[in-house]
Amino acid sequence: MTGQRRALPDPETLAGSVTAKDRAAVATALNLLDDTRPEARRVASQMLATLPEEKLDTEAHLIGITGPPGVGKSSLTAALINVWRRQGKRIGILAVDPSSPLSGGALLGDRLRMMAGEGIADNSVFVRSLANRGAFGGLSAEVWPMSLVMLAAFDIVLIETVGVGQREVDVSKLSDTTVFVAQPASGDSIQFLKAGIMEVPHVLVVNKADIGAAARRMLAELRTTLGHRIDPDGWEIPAVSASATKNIGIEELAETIDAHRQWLLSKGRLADRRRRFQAEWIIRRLLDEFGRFGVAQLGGEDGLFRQLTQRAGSPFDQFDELRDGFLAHLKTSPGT
Ligand SMILES: Nc1nc2c(ncn2[C@@H]2O[C@H](COP(=O)(O)OP(=O)(O)OP(=O)(O)O)[C@@H](O)[C@H]2O)c(=O)[nH]1
Ligand SMILES: [Mg+2]
Repeated sequence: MTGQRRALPDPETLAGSVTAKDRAAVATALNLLDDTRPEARRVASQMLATLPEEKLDTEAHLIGITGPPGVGKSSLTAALINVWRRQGKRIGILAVDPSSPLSGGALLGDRLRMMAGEGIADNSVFVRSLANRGAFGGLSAEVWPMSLVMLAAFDIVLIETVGVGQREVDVSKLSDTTVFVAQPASGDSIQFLKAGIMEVPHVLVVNKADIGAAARRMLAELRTTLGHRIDPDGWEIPAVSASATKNIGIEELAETIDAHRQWLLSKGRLADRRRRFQAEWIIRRLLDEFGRFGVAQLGGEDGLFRQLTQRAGSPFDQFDELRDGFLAHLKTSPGT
């Protein structure tokens, strides 16, 4: 990448410009997080540490939208963007999984370009595509720090990932609110829910309501399956229906998504969720780098989790501190 040769930005200036909602600065910061040179990592770490954490935790909403290929995730996102724009919100999109040619789905970027053609999209929407690099059960490791940057600059940050059943893992842990989009006339999501295979989302939406009976049946069945199911935080999971292409039920969907955020805030759970995800992210990276042995030396997964969820801080800083500690430990005890 030619960006690798560019001079590195000043971390504090960059963090300031990101927080001031400067789009070019957001793009620079995201490129910086993609830069694997050690000196770039150091700058990135300082930049992240300078972002106003308090603001990220109280003002911005990180939403994950997931579901099987071709179910209408990108179409729903485009429809939701219209609602949010009317509310004066600024939106950042991370499209993690490029559409599969098989699903008939279009890249979200394409869909937004279509909207631009219709005069809909403008610069209140920022889109960043990410290649699916395979680590982290489909989500690239940079998604978490990238989300932090985008949360500093936008009111809503939305991540679209393809997910089916057990392979759809990380977006539901990473996001404040996970929206699962179900396909009418497909029993899969219901089976996954019943069997407890699927990570329970915060909001279920049956898309393509315009096709009629099959969508209504699906919604009724989902509601029966869910009953008054509550998630581990105590939130009762709603199921709604929508049609992205006919623009039906989109405002209600936006309200339902926002209701979950309000609920997390009112229970003081939002910052908790983020701390938890950050801790898991760091532990995953330590496991990748040092394996179970290394993580055991550092106090084990549970111990690390407890330790990490008690502190705030830049994810890279926390990771580097633990890694340096581990390397120092290896040096002083060569027998292990
Ligand atoms: N009838 C109907 N078709 C829809 C609706 N929403 C999306 N579609 C169609 O379904 C197809 C897939 O839509 P996308 O929004 O690209 O789906 P996706 O889930 O993002 O697809 P991938 O990213 O490939 O997984 C397109 O042909 C859409 O036009 C809807 O509400 N009703
Ligand atoms: Mg898509």
